Amino acid sequence: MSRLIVISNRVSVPKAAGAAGAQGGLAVALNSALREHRGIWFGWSGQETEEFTGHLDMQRNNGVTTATIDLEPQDIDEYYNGYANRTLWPLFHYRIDLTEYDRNFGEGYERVNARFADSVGPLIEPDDLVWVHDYHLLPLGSMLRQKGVKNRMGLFLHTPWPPARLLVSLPFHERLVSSMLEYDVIGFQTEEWLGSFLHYVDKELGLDVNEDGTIDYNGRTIVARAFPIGVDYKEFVEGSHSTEAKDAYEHLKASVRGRKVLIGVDRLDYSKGLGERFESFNRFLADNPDRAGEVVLLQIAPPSRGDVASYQQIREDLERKTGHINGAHADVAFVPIRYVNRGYPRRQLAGFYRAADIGLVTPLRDGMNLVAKEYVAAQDPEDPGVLILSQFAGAALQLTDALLVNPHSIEHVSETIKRALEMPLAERRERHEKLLASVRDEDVVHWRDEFVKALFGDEDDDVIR
Ligand code: ADQ
Repeated sequence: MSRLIVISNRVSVPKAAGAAGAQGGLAVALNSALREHRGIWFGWSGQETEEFTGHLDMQRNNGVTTATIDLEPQDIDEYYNGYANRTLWPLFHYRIDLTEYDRNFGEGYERVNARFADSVGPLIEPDDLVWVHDYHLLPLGSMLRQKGVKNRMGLFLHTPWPPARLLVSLPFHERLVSSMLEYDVIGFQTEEWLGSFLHYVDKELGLDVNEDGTIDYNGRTIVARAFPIGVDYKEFVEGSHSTEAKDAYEHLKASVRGRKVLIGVDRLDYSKGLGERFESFNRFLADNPDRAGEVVLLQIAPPSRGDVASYQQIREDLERKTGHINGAHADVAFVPIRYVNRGYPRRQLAGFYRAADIGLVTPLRDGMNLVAKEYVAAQDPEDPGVLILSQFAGAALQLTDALLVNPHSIEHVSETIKRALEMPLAERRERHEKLLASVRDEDVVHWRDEFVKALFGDEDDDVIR
C-alpha cells in the first residue's frame, strides 16, 4: 500500500484516543487515513523563528507522523496574513473590494511555497501519494516537480473558485493557475466551482477541456473533479449522544426557559454573512412583535485571523450591531442575541445544535460549510429542527431540502425564520430525513476515499479501508 503524504498550511496534531471528539472532522478523517497508510502530515508549526532553517520537527502521535517547520515573521506576514488571507481568500469569496494586490505578498507566497517544497521534498519516497490542501499552497506541486518529484500529486481546494471575470483581476493569474496543472488531480467542493475553474482554463489559458472534465497539458492528463466534503457522521452522531452533549443541551434549554432557539456557529469571517444575519433577525423581531420575546439567537463566533484589518472591522461591526439590536429588543430579564466569541468542544456543540429549533447558516459565499451538515447530523429525528441555508454555500447543492435563502435579502431571511418557526412536525421530519440521508451517505470518509482513489488513478478500489 502506498504511503500518504498530506500537506497543508497547518497540521492538526492528533490527540490521544481519550480526547477523541475535540478535533474537527477533517483532522479525524485525515488522521485515520494517515494511520492506515503509515503516512506523514507536513505543514507550518504555527511558530515563528528568527531565521528560517528548514529544520523539521518530526513527531509521532497516536500512530501518525507529523513534520512541521517554523517560519520567519516576514513569511507569516506576506504569505499567511498577506497573500493567503488578504489576497486569495477575499478574491476566492468574490470580495474584490477587500482583495489587496501587493507585490511583496506574492513574493512571500512563492518563497514560502518554495520553503515547503525544500523541506517536504526529501521526505517523499517514490511510491508515496501526495495530497496538498487549500489556497495557501496552490503552486507547491509545481515546485515539487521542479525538484524532480514524479509522484502522483493531488490538490483539494476547500474554498470556492471564483468566476474568470474576477480572477483575471489578480496580477500573474495565468502563472498561478498554470502552476496548478502540475498536479494529477485537482479537487473542488462543488460542480459550480469546478465549472468556473474549467471555464478559466479554457478561456484564459486556451487549453482544451475534454468531455469528462480532464485537461490535457504538456503530455499529461489532469483530472479536475468535484469532491464535496462531508462531516464525520459516525463520530458526530455518537458525540451527540454523549454526556457532554446532553449536559450542553439541558443547560441551553434551561437557560432559554421555553423560548425557541436559533443557532449560528461560524468563524468570525466576513464571508459568513454574520452582519446580514443579525440584520435579518432584527427585521424578524421588528416585524413580529408578538413573537419577539419568544426567540433567542445564539451566535457562536470564535475570532479568526485577527491580524488582518478586515477581520477586526467585522468584529467591531458585529459588536455594534449586537448592542444595537439587544438595546432595542431586550428587557430586564431577556436579551434576544447571545453573541459568544469562543470555541466549544465538538460534543458540547452537538448538544447546542440539538437544542436549537433553527440552524441559521447564511454565508455570502462558502466553499462547502460543514456547520450546516453538523446541524442536520445532531438533530433528534423524531423532533428535528429546521435548517435555513444560504443558496451561496457549496452545501446548498446537496442539502436541497433545507429552506434555501438569499442571505443578502433581509426580508427573505426574516420571512423564512417565521416560516421555519411555524413549520409543522410532519414537514420538519420529511425534510430532515432527506437531509440526513445526504449527510450520512456523503460523509468525510466517503470524500477522503473518493479523493485518494482518484489520486491513485482509480486502479485500486481498496486503497484505504
Ligand atoms: P471554514 O470556513 O472554517 O472551513 P466550516 O465548513 O463551517 O467553515 O467549518 C468550520 C468548522 O469549525 C466546523 O466543523 C465547526 O463546527 C467548527 N467551529 C466553528 N465555530 C466553532 C466553535 N465556536 N467551537 C467549536 N467549533 C467550531 C473551510 C471552508 C468551508 C469548508 C471547510 C471544509 O471555508 O467552506 O466547508 O473548509 O472543507
